[in-house]
Amino acid sequence: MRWHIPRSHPRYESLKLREKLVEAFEAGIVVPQGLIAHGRGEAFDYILGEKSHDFALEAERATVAHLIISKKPIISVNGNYAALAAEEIARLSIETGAPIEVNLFYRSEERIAKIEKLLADHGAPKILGTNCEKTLIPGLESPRGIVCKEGIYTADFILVAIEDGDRTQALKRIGKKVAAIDLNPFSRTAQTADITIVDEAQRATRNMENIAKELKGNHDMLKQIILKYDNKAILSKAFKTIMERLEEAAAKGVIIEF
Ligand code: PTJ
Repeated sequence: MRWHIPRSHPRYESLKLREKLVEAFEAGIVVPQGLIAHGRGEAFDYILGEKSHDFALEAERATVAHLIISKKPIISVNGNYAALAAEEIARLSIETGAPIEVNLFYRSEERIAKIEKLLADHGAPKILGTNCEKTLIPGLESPRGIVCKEGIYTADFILVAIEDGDRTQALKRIGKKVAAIDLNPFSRTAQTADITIVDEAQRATRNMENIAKELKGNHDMLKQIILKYDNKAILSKAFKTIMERLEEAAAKGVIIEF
């Protein structure tokens, strides 16, 4: 860490995440646009109270169930997700057996290699990126459409995080099931995913690792979780929580006790 952030700072966790992103930006892992994207996420997290709500945990449980039960699941990782949660992603991959593919919007082979190395240094067992046969997702013009044949292209379930707008739709058009971590429930990604995790990416991934540890032996329970899951209801709960928090703030004016 370049800057010492005192633990006593009221916004310690948030500042630590910012520091991680800045360091990853300087290392060529995060693009400048990623820093802007993080600010949007932070704003939603602030409104949501910077914690994992029940609707997020329910979506995280459904995602873990799919990662364990699907025939060919994959965890798609971009610059921001790697910078914030490389350690947690590696552990989630180990716990669920789902491999990782590095897939970038601002794509360069150099960045892919750096992200692969970061994930490998944290113990991720299988990472696709520079080392695979490439193909294209039909109908997706951004470089994010370039994917690995043995990875995202043939996967049946894909976890994405901190995504730009059109890829989830493109993946769904070719028959994939998609879970998306996105703090903004209004986003195109959040609205089109099969499972929307309205939670901060590092927190969400840590939660999923714990859920996987707890549930991975219990396939009947995992199947039940998938059967009962209703993403519209989850999104409604996320919007309702935002509304209730804003209503409380509007009624009281001052909500932080000093
Ligand atoms: O690394 P690359 O080249 O693939 O580029 C990645 C970025 C992030 C630049 C690219 O995917 C992008 O531009 O994303 P957007 O369109 O800004 O969308 C990012 C979404 O993630 C927004 O809805 C944010 O609210 C949300 N978000 C940002 N930070 C977090 C987050 N959601 C969860 N956890 C976060 N930490």
